[in-house]
Amino acid sequence: NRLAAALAFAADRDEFVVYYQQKVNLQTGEHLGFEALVRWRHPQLGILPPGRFLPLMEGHLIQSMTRCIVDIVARDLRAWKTAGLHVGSIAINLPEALLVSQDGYDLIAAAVNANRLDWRDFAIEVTEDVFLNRGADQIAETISRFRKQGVSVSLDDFGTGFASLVHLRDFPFDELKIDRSFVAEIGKDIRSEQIIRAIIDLARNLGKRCVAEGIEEEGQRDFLLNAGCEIGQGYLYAKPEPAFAAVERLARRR
Ligand code: G
Ligand code: G
Ligand code: NA
Repeated sequence: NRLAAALAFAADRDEFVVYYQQKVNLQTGEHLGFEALVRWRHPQLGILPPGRFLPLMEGHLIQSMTRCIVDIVARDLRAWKTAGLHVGSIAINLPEALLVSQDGYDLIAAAVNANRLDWRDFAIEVTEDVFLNRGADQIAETISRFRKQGVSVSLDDFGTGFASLVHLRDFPFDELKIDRSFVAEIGKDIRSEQIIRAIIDLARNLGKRCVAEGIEEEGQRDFLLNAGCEIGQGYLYAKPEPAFAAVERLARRR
């Protein structure tokens, strides 16, 4: 497959780009931070979303892609802080291969040091599938190291994968992200709505923040606020966008 073959060179050719999607306080609309989302600028096909290329990637390619992403985010953060912009923390989606070893921690540590950043400029998101990894204990340990540095850890796509309640009990994290497939059913499917309410209550009772993703409509936001979810992201607020557009958005709000 030609796409897969070209992907092997994408990191070396600096073809990965980072889009930023805003996270907001649902009550006030206040900016809280960004999630970094990878895109591949293919020389012929243009900007490709992760759904087109992540499934084609082996572990080592995902690792080199993540290195590129962290480098780009760290440089953007440095430039934004130098310009006096308050961007909040930027969430990196860290694949499990970088969590089973110390590589993910070392990668962020190097980015912090090289660019004179604070650990708290970063947040990390992990999918609940990490619990299936045979090295789950090691992953929990890496995550604890991040949290000791003040880095917030989100459990992503919650409700679609393999997290069990035991994991929620034992795994160290700060934030639960409700998968956008649930949010899309608000106003349409009563069972999805009840599951969302249950997730929000679960997060609150465990002392975790709750974040809803994929909010596209005011009705969805109103439901979430009413159910007690205070943080969200989605097209209603901002699409994932290139760095220049993300900072323009911030500058407009000042
Ligand atoms: O942007 P899009 O909706 O196409 O993203 C689809 C999925 O790709 C996301 O749910 C996310 O899990 C994954 N993804 C996006 N950006 C990154 C990234 O930088 N690293 C990793 N590992 N996964 C990402
Ligand atoms: O699973 P993860 O949080 O990584 O997914 C983020 C992805 O979801 C982004 O890559 C983005 O393209 C997509 N996304 C973000 N907001 C919305 C939204 O409001 N609606 C839809 N359909 N997709 C969204
Ligand atoms: Na994510």
